[in-house]
Amino acid sequence: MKYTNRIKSIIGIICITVIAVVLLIWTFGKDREENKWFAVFIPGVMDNSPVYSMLEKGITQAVLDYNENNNTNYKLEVVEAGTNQAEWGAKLMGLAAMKKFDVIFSSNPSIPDLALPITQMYPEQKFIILDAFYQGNPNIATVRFNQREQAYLAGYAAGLATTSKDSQMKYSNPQKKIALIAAQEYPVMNKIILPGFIEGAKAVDNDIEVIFKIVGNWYDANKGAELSRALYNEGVDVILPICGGASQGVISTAKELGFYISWFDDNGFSKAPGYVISSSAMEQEKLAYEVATKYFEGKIEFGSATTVDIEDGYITLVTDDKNFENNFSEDYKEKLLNEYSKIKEKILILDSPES
Ligand code: RBF
Repeated sequence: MKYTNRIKSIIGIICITVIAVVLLIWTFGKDREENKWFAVFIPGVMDNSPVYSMLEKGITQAVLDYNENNNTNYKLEVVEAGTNQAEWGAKLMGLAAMKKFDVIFSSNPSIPDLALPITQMYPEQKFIILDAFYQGNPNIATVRFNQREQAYLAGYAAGLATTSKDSQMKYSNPQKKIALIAAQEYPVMNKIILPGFIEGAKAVDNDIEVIFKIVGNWYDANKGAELSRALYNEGVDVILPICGGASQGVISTAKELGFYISWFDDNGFSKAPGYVISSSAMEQEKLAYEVATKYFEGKIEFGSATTVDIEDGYITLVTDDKNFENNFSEDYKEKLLNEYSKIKEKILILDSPES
């Protein structure tokens, strides 16, 4: 009798242990499933870099909406890596080494090269990188914008303004000179954005001269102002700034001296009404939202590189802004919108080259 009781209690203990272990595994599994962590790695700072603030906004909203609709508890950590580019690789590696993040989201064409060695060391770590183009690594998915189209429109607007009579556009001078001020040189800048800008300007008038200047970083507004003042003195009347915080210096100088700005990445009309002649924007927030949601739904194809463009609606020429509608001549707006339509309808084909 005693013996049977003992066996019974042993069986009881075994049963309870098994149930506890099963419960533990189930809870742990459920926790992993519902409490996934994601990271947004900002290679720079978000302030004055719309491409980064749009990335952060889009992913944040995607996480919020997915949680609400699916009863999940996904969490997001946003890491600003700062302006010292030499530190980015180590900071990205540090994030992967935590083995905490299901996916690291980021944006800019230099990130795939930093992510590649990390995927060797941490083969579980996945990356989704926007504004970048890299295919063939099973841990990396990229989506870039057709920036030839985007830059072409910025150049076309600049071309129209610099060749305009000053009775039509008051800051336009008789010289046909425009400029692009870039923060730094990089392959997409040298092979796609600058050539696209030149191509757009020359489509207006082949005699337009395009000057290219470099700030040397993405934050120095004084240097941006100094470069644009010198360009103005050389006869430049339209500038495209692609230089993050340094663009602030270009804007303030435009208002002080009187020249035009062709704006890139988001809607910049309100930054200097009457001076900003165009905004060729990338729909980075929408793209970030969609890509993150697709990942949550298990629909991202890793190893792939996609390009989105004007026809798809991921690059837009901003036209529904009163500072565009009210400050410029019908002739100027009509010519610009006409060129935009030609690209949208693929009458004018501007495929993006490999970078
Ligand atoms: N764009 C920004 O707006 N802010 C930045 O801080 C910034 N840093 C960049 C750093 C590197 C190494 C590279 C290659 C690009 C960077 N960009 C930055 C440019 C961005 O990818 C894009 O080309 C421009 O925003 C024009 O669309």
